[in-house]
Amino acid sequence: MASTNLHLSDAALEPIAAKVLAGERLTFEDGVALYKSHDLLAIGSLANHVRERLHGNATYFNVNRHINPTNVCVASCKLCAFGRKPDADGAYTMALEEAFRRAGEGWTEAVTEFHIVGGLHPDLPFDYYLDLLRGLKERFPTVHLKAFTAVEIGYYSHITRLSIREVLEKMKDAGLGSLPGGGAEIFAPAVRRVICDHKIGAYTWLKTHRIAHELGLQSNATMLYGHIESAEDRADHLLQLRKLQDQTRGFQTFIPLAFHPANTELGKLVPHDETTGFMDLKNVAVARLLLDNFPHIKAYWIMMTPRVAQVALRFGADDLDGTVVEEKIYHDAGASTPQALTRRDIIRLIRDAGREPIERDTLYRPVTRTETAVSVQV
Ligand code: V47
Repeated sequence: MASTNLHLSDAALEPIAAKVLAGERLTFEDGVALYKSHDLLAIGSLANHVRERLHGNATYFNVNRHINPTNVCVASCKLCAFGRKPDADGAYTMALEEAFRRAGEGWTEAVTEFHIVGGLHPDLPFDYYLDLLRGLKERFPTVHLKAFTAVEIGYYSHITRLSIREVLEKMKDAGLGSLPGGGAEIFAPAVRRVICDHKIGAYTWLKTHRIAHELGLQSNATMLYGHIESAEDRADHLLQLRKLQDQTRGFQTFIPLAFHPANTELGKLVPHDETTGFMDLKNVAVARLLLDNFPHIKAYWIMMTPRVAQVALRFGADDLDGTVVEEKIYHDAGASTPQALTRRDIIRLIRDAGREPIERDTLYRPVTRTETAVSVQV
């Protein structure tokens, strides 16, 4: 994109555009100005410029399956529609054999990743989670286990009195491959107190990811937007992630997550509408511009619908996540998106946006498939 082709209708974006085109780092104030601007096409163009500088037309996706072993949770986060108290209607906990069976069922395409997250169960011992990892590795040795948010790791440290490092070491020995990005929400303490006051704070979330990176585990990061947070809170959240990434380089992907209010306490406390397409695209684009040291920005189609996620591929995103198969966290909160897309559906969305689909494994290595085999190029 030549700088002369960029039409700005918001003059506040001029110095920011100049920095982006010169490859300079943006500040907190720049982030706030971007969030407050309505010049979505200019912001999207700038983000697309950065996205194409990093990845050209390449657009990544994977073939994955979500596994949520339990929804029983000692926390009562107001943002969440997934967690249940042990005796509540709809509470479930999978026996290990059930989790292994679910992992293998219902899909003809060979998955390369299990994405495993669940509630903070009051009674399950730490060994349950280690046995889950070991059992999945034994049965599906080629599948990468992206499992347990920093919140869950912090909880296991609490119930075992082991340090976060010791918990992560034991999990890595049992087969853990990387950490998903959940539980970050918004780092600002005043917002956290309202939306998820039972969760670890920003300090422990960031510390857990730092230790994971030190142990050689890659991880992702998320931000939940569209509730009571301000533009300043969002810019602060992204810059705290950028600072850690400067030090460790262990983050792979950032995923902006739109708040879904249905069936949540937060939705009742402060009446909320769902986020709009405009807001979703802006959050993808601003993340691409502020997180200059994150390799990938994911447009999570489950959260923003396949239609908006597809458009996001021209607003800074280079990844669509995966086939997913069975999603609970967003669907319990009223998401109307499908529970799964096929490889074919995802490839079509990407091609239709004029991008080149690349099936990846969790660590972004290209995956090649033949009629009978799946292999990863290392
Ligand atoms: O941490 C919970 C969010 C997250 C609601 O790492 C909600 O590749 C909206 O982190 N409305 C879990 N959001 C999902 C997640 C994720 C998703 C896809 C890919 C990856 C990855 C990670 O979902 C939670 C929380 O921020 N969440 N409840 C709700 N009502």
